[in-house]
Amino acid sequence: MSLSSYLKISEEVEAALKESKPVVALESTIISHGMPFPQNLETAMLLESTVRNNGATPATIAVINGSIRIGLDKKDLELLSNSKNVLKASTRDLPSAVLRGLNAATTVSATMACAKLASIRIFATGGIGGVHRNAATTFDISADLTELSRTDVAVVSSGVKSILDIGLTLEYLETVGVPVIGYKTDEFPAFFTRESGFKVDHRLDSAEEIAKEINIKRELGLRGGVLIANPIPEEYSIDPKEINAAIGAALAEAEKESITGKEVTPFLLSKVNLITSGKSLESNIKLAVSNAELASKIAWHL
Ligand code: PSU
Ligand code: MN
Repeated sequence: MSLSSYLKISEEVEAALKESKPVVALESTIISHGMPFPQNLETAMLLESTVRNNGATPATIAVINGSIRIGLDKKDLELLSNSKNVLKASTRDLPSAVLRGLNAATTVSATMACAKLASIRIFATGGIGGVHRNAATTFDISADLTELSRTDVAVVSSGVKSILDIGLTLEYLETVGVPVIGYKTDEFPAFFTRESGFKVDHRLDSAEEIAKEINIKRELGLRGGVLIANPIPEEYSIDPKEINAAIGAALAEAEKESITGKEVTPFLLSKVNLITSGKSLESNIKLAVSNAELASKIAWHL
Protein backbone atom coordinates (compact mmCIF):
# COMPACT_ATOMS: atom_id res chain seq x y z
CA MET A 1 0.00 0.00 0.00
CA SER A 2 1.28 3.47 -0.76
CA LEU A 3 1.48 6.34 1.70
CA SER A 4 -1.48 8.06 0.05
CA SER A 5 -3.76 5.21 1.05
CA TYR A 6 -3.18 6.06 4.72
CA LEU A 7 -2.87 9.82 4.45
CA LYS A 8 -5.79 12.09 3.54
CA ILE A 9 -4.93 15.73 3.00
CA SER A 10 -7.87 18.15 2.86
CA GLU A 11 -8.44 20.10 -0.35
CA GLU A 12 -7.63 23.39 1.34
CA VAL A 13 -4.30 22.14 2.72
CA GLU A 14 -3.42 20.30 -0.49
CA ALA A 15 -3.98 23.47 -2.52
CA ALA A 16 -1.86 25.57 -0.16
CA LEU A 17 0.98 23.03 -0.24
CA LYS A 18 0.90 22.82 -4.03
CA GLU A 19 1.20 26.58 -4.32
CA SER A 20 3.92 26.69 -1.63
CA LYS A 21 1.72 28.86 0.56
CA PRO A 22 2.32 28.90 4.34
CA VAL A 23 0.71 26.01 6.23
CA VAL A 24 0.65 25.55 10.02
CA ALA A 25 -0.02 22.15 11.58
CA LEU A 26 -2.14 21.95 14.76
CA GLU A 27 -2.41 19.00 17.13
CA SER A 28 -5.59 17.33 18.34
CA THR A 29 -4.75 15.90 21.78
CA ILE A 30 -5.12 19.43 23.13
CA ILE A 31 -8.77 19.09 21.97
CA SER A 32 -9.55 15.55 23.11
CA HIS A 33 -7.43 15.22 26.26
CA GLY A 34 -6.13 18.71 27.03
CA MET A 35 -9.28 20.75 27.60
CA PRO A 36 -12.90 20.17 28.65
CA PHE A 37 -15.90 20.47 26.31
CA PRO A 38 -17.03 22.91 24.92
CA GLN A 39 -13.95 25.12 25.36
CA ASN A 40 -11.90 22.47 23.53
CA LEU A 41 -14.06 22.75 20.40
CA GLU A 42 -14.11 26.55 20.57
CA THR A 43 -10.33 26.59 20.93
CA ALA A 44 -9.80 24.20 18.01
CA MET A 45 -11.82 26.52 15.79
CA LEU A 46 -10.24 29.65 17.22
CA LEU A 47 -6.75 28.30 16.49
CA GLU A 48 -7.72 27.59 12.90
CA SER A 49 -9.20 31.06 12.40
CA THR A 50 -6.13 32.64 14.00
CA VAL A 51 -3.90 30.88 11.47
CA ARG A 52 -6.17 32.03 8.62
CA ASN A 53 -6.25 35.61 9.90
CA ASN A 54 -2.48 35.57 9.77
CA GLY A 55 -2.41 34.56 6.14
CA ALA A 56 -1.62 30.86 6.53
CA THR A 57 -3.62 27.65 6.15
CA PRO A 58 -4.34 25.57 9.27
CA ALA A 59 -3.84 21.81 9.12
CA THR A 60 -5.28 20.20 12.23
CA ILE A 61 -4.11 16.61 12.36
CA ALA A 62 -5.81 13.48 13.75
CA VAL A 63 -6.62 9.89 12.84
CA ILE A 64 -10.28 9.52 11.83
CA ASN A 65 -11.61 6.02 11.19
CA GLY A 66 -8.07 4.80 10.73
CA SER A 67 -7.06 7.40 8.21
CA ILE A 68 -4.38 9.97 8.97
CA ARG A 69 -6.08 13.26 8.25
CA ILE A 70 -4.21 16.49 7.53
CA GLY A 71 -6.81 19.26 7.74
CA LEU A 72 -10.09 18.49 9.50
CA ASP A 73 -13.63 19.74 9.03
CA LYS A 74 -16.03 20.91 11.73
CA LYS A 75 -17.57 17.45 12.10
CA ASP A 76 -14.17 15.92 12.82
CA LEU A 77 -13.40 18.61 15.39
CA GLU A 78 -16.76 17.96 17.07
CA LEU A 79 -16.06 14.25 17.22
CA LEU A 80 -12.64 14.81 18.77
CA SER A 81 -14.02 17.26 21.31
CA ASN A 82 -16.96 15.29 22.67
CA SER A 83 -16.46 11.59 21.98
CA LYS A 84 -15.27 9.42 24.84
CA ASN A 85 -13.70 6.95 22.44
CA VAL A 86 -10.81 8.94 21.11
CA LEU A 87 -7.40 7.39 21.65
CA LYS A 88 -4.51 9.62 22.71
CA ALA A 89 -1.92 8.72 20.10
CA SER A 90 1.77 9.43 20.37
CA THR A 91 3.99 8.39 17.47
CA ARG A 92 4.11 4.71 18.39
CA ASP A 93 0.31 4.46 18.39
CA LEU A 94 -0.12 5.61 14.78
CA PRO A 95 0.31 2.22 13.06
CA SER A 96 -2.16 0.46 15.36
CA ALA A 97 -4.70 3.32 15.14
CA VAL A 98 -4.57 2.99 11.35
CA LEU A 99 -4.71 -0.82 11.41
CA ARG A 100 -7.70 -0.88 13.75
CA GLY A 101 -9.56 1.94 12.01
CA LEU A 102 -9.71 4.03 15.18
CA ASN A 103 -10.37 7.66 15.94
CA ALA A 104 -7.23 9.03 17.57
CA ALA A 105 -6.05 12.45 18.61
CA THR A 106 -2.40 13.09 17.89
CA THR A 107 -0.01 14.38 20.55
CA VAL A 108 2.86 16.70 19.68
CA SER A 109 5.03 13.73 18.72
CA ALA A 110 2.45 12.09 16.45
CA THR A 111 1.44 15.44 14.95
CA MET A 112 5.06 16.15 14.05
CA ALA A 113 5.42 12.74 12.45
CA CYS A 114 2.23 13.24 10.39
CA ALA A 115 3.11 16.85 9.47
CA LYS A 116 6.39 15.55 8.12
CA LEU A 117 4.55 13.01 5.95
CA ALA A 118 2.61 15.90 4.42
CA SER A 119 5.74 18.11 4.08
CA ILE A 120 4.45 20.68 6.60
CA ARG A 121 7.36 22.36 8.34
CA ILE A 122 5.86 24.21 11.28
CA PHE A 123 3.42 23.39 14.02
CA ALA A 124 1.81 25.37 16.83
CA THR A 125 0.64 24.02 20.17
CA GLY A 126 0.17 25.12 23.78
CA GLY A 127 2.80 23.19 25.65
CA ILE A 128 4.87 20.16 24.77
CA GLY A 129 5.40 17.09 26.90
CA GLY A 130 8.76 16.63 28.59
CA VAL A 131 10.66 14.97 31.39
CA HIS A 132 8.36 14.36 34.35
CA ARG A 133 9.46 15.46 37.80
CA ASN A 134 10.03 11.93 39.08
CA ALA A 135 11.53 10.62 35.83
CA ALA A 136 14.60 9.29 37.61
CA THR A 137 12.45 6.53 39.03
CA THR A 138 9.49 6.37 36.61
CA PHE A 139 11.39 6.87 33.32
CA ASP A 140 8.42 9.04 32.29
CA ILE A 141 9.82 11.13 29.45
CA SER A 142 7.40 12.29 26.77
CA ALA A 143 7.78 10.89 23.26
CA ASP A 144 7.47 14.55 22.17
CA LEU A 145 11.16 14.96 23.01
CA THR A 146 12.29 11.94 21.01
CA GLU A 147 10.25 13.12 18.05
CA LEU A 148 11.82 16.57 18.30
CA SER A 149 15.21 14.85 18.13
CA ARG A 150 14.52 13.14 14.83
CA THR A 151 11.75 14.88 12.89
CA ASP A 152 12.39 18.05 10.99
CA VAL A 153 9.33 20.07 12.03
CA ALA A 154 9.57 23.30 14.03
CA VAL A 155 7.30 23.54 17.07
CA VAL A 156 6.03 26.77 18.64
CA SER A 157 4.98 26.35 22.27
CA SER A 158 4.86 28.39 25.46
CA GLY A 159 7.48 26.20 27.04
CA VAL A 160 6.40 23.39 29.34
CA LYS A 161 4.19 23.33 32.40
CA SER A 162 5.88 22.91 35.71
CA ILE A 163 3.97 19.65 36.14
CA LEU A 164 7.23 18.63 34.45
CA ASP A 165 10.86 19.01 35.48
CA ILE A 166 11.73 22.03 33.32
CA GLY A 167 15.48 21.83 33.96
CA LEU A 168 15.68 18.16 32.99
CA THR A 169 13.50 18.76 29.93
CA LEU A 170 15.95 21.41 28.72
CA GLU A 171 18.94 19.13 29.45
CA TYR A 172 17.30 16.39 27.43
CA LEU A 173 16.68 18.73 24.49
CA GLU A 174 20.32 19.75 24.56
CA THR A 175 21.48 16.13 24.61
CA VAL A 176 19.41 15.19 21.58
CA GLY A 177 20.42 18.28 19.60
CA VAL A 178 17.25 20.36 19.56
CA PRO A 179 17.80 24.14 19.34
CA VAL A 180 15.59 26.01 21.83
CA ILE A 181 14.87 29.56 20.69
CA GLY A 182 13.29 32.17 22.95
CA TYR A 183 11.01 34.52 21.05
CA LYS A 184 11.69 37.96 22.51
CA THR A 185 12.86 36.32 25.73
CA ASP A 186 16.06 35.04 27.34
CA GLU A 187 14.12 32.78 29.65
CA PHE A 188 12.39 29.52 28.88
CA PRO A 189 8.73 30.12 29.78
CA ALA A 190 6.76 27.84 32.09
CA PHE A 191 3.47 27.91 30.19
CA PHE A 192 1.30 29.86 32.66
CA THR A 193 4.18 32.13 33.60
CA ARG A 194 6.67 34.00 31.44
CA GLU A 195 9.60 32.94 33.60
CA SER A 196 10.86 29.58 34.80
CA GLY A 197 14.28 30.41 36.18
CA PHE A 198 15.88 28.57 33.21
CA LYS A 199 17.50 30.22 30.22
CA VAL A 200 16.76 29.40 26.59
CA ASP A 201 19.59 28.35 24.35
CA HIS A 202 19.35 31.70 22.54
CA ARG A 203 16.93 34.49 21.80
CA LEU A 204 15.57 35.84 18.51
CA ASP A 205 13.29 38.85 18.21
CA SER A 206 11.50 38.35 14.90
CA ALA A 207 9.57 35.64 13.09
CA GLU A 208 11.78 36.19 10.08
CA GLU A 209 14.98 35.51 12.03
CA ILE A 210 13.46 32.35 13.50
CA ALA A 211 12.52 31.14 10.03
CA LYS A 212 16.07 31.84 8.85
CA GLU A 213 17.48 29.64 11.58
CA ILE A 214 15.04 26.83 10.78
CA ASN A 215 16.05 27.09 7.12
CA ILE A 216 19.75 27.04 7.97
CA LYS A 217 19.32 23.94 10.10
CA ARG A 218 17.61 22.21 7.22
CA GLU A 219 20.16 23.32 4.67
CA LEU A 220 22.89 21.93 6.92
CA GLY A 221 21.14 18.58 6.79
CA LEU A 222 20.77 18.40 10.57
CA ARG A 223 18.09 16.06 11.76
CA GLY A 224 15.31 16.91 14.16
CA GLY A 225 13.10 19.84 15.04
CA VAL A 226 13.52 23.27 16.50
CA LEU A 227 11.62 24.36 19.60
CA ILE A 228 10.42 27.95 19.67
CA ALA A 229 9.44 29.17 23.12
CA ASN A 230 6.85 31.95 23.04
CA PRO A 231 5.95 33.27 26.51
CA ILE A 232 2.28 33.68 27.41
CA PRO A 233 1.11 37.28 26.82
CA GLU A 234 1.74 39.20 30.06
CA GLU A 235 -1.93 40.06 30.67
CA TYR A 236 -2.93 36.37 30.77
CA SER A 237 -0.05 35.03 32.84
CA ILE A 238 -0.90 33.58 36.25
CA ASP A 239 0.76 34.44 39.54
CA PRO A 240 3.52 31.81 40.03
CA LYS A 241 2.53 31.18 43.67
CA GLU A 242 -1.05 30.47 42.73
CA ILE A 243 -0.29 28.20 39.80
CA ASN A 244 2.49 26.32 41.58
CA ALA A 245 0.17 25.57 44.49
CA ALA A 246 -2.39 24.17 42.04
CA ILE A 247 0.24 22.08 40.27
CA GLY A 248 1.55 20.78 43.59
CA ALA A 249 -1.92 19.67 44.62
CA ALA A 250 -2.54 18.03 41.24
CA LEU A 251 0.76 16.13 41.43
CA ALA A 252 -0.07 14.90 44.93
CA GLU A 253 -3.43 13.61 43.73
CA ALA A 254 -1.88 11.82 40.77
CA GLU A 255 0.53 10.13 43.15
CA LYS A 256 -2.25 9.16 45.56
CA GLU A 257 -4.34 7.69 42.75
CA SER A 258 -1.30 5.93 41.24
CA ILE A 259 -1.84 7.48 37.81
CA THR A 260 0.79 6.28 35.32
CA GLY A 261 1.67 6.19 31.62
CA LYS A 262 -0.21 8.26 29.08
CA GLU A 263 -2.93 9.10 31.64
CA VAL A 264 -0.55 11.26 33.69
CA THR A 265 -0.58 14.42 31.57
CA PRO A 266 -4.37 14.57 30.91
CA PHE A 267 -5.01 13.86 34.60
CA LEU A 268 -2.76 16.71 35.73
CA LEU A 269 -4.17 19.14 33.16
CA SER A 270 -7.74 18.57 34.23
CA LYS A 271 -6.89 18.76 37.96
CA VAL A 272 -5.04 22.05 37.52
CA ASN A 273 -8.01 23.41 35.60
CA LEU A 274 -10.39 22.29 38.33
CA ILE A 275 -8.28 23.70 41.16
CA THR A 276 -7.92 27.10 39.46
CA SER A 277 -11.67 27.13 38.64
CA GLY A 278 -11.03 27.48 34.94
CA LYS A 279 -8.50 30.31 35.20
CA SER A 280 -5.72 28.09 33.88
CA LEU A 281 -7.92 27.06 30.96
CA GLU A 282 -8.44 30.69 29.96
CA SER A 283 -4.66 31.26 29.99
CA ASN A 284 -4.12 28.02 28.10
CA ILE A 285 -6.42 29.21 25.30
CA LYS A 286 -4.78 32.64 25.06
CA LEU A 287 -1.27 31.29 24.85
CA ALA A 288 -2.23 28.72 22.23
CA VAL A 289 -3.70 31.51 20.10
CA SER A 290 -0.54 33.54 20.48
CA ASN A 291 1.51 30.51 19.38
CA ALA A 292 -0.69 29.96 16.33
CA GLU A 293 -0.13 33.60 15.41
CA LEU A 294 3.66 33.37 15.72
CA ALA A 295 3.81 30.05 13.84
CA SER A 296 1.84 31.61 10.97
CA LYS A 297 4.25 34.52 10.77
CA ILE A 298 7.25 32.16 10.77
CA ALA A 299 5.57 29.97 8.11
CA TRP A 300 5.62 32.92 5.71
CA HIS A 301 9.40 32.83 5.61
CA LEU A 302 10.02 29.08 5.45
N1 PSU B 1 0.81 19.77 27.78
C1 PSU B 1 -0.15 20.71 27.80
N2 PSU B 1 -1.30 20.50 27.11
C2 PSU B 1 -1.50 19.39 26.35
C3 PSU B 1 -0.45 18.42 26.31
C4 PSU B 1 0.67 18.65 27.03
O1 PSU B 1 0.02 21.70 28.47
O2 PSU B 1 -2.57 19.25 25.72
C5 PSU B 1 -0.64 17.20 25.44
C6 PSU B 1 0.10 17.39 24.11
O3 PSU B 1 -0.63 16.75 23.09
C7 PSU B 1 1.40 16.66 24.33
C8 PSU B 1 0.96 15.52 25.20
O4 PSU B 1 2.02 16.22 23.16
O5 PSU B 1 -0.02 16.09 26.08
C9 PSU B 1 2.10 14.90 25.96
O6 PSU B 1 1.65 13.76 26.62
P1 PSU B 1 2.69 12.82 27.41
O7 PSU B 1 3.16 13.64 28.57
O8 PSU B 1 1.87 11.64 27.80
O9 PSU B 1 3.77 12.51 26.44
MN1 MN C 1 4.52 9.99 29.73
